[in-house]
Amino acid sequence: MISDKMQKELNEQIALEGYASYLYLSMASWCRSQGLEGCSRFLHRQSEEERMHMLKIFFYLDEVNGRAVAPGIKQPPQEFESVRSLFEQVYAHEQKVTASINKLVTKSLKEDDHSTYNFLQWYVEEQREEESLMRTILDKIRLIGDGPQSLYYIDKELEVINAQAAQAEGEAA
Ligand code: OFO
Repeated sequence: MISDKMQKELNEQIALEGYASYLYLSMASWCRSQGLEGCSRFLHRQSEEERMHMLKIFFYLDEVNGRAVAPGIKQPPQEFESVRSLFEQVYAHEQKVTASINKLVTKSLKEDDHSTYNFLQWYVEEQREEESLMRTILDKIRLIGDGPQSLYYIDKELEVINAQAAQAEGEAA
């Protein structure tokens, strides 16, 4: 059995993960409109991952006899200044998600809710990996530069990162 407070906060996390999924989907579409196919494919994958993060909390709430709420769809931005600012926004969003997960972990400990604490450890690890990945991408963009001549190389890098992520997923499955 889960407390009402914890259920409410897990539902807020559902909304945050759902928004991340929509934000990355919107970003994928913008990248495609700029001819950045590699970036677009990478962001589509991230969008799917965030949807999975959202659903994981749904299933957890079901399991502990709680009630998961499907969040309203908040419109994400449609336009982005540059590929660099886009990935800066991805990184900022991931940091926000990490802060939110950390708060949930603290709350679960305060409530002696070891089941939720245990469940959240998966997210703690996931966020560490995602923040590290986004930092790597931003470092590469800084190294390559994001002028018109550099976009081709940035896109190729994202293609490689995406293929590595696909392979890692395949190996984990
Ligand atoms: Fe990376 O946001 Fe989900 O957990």
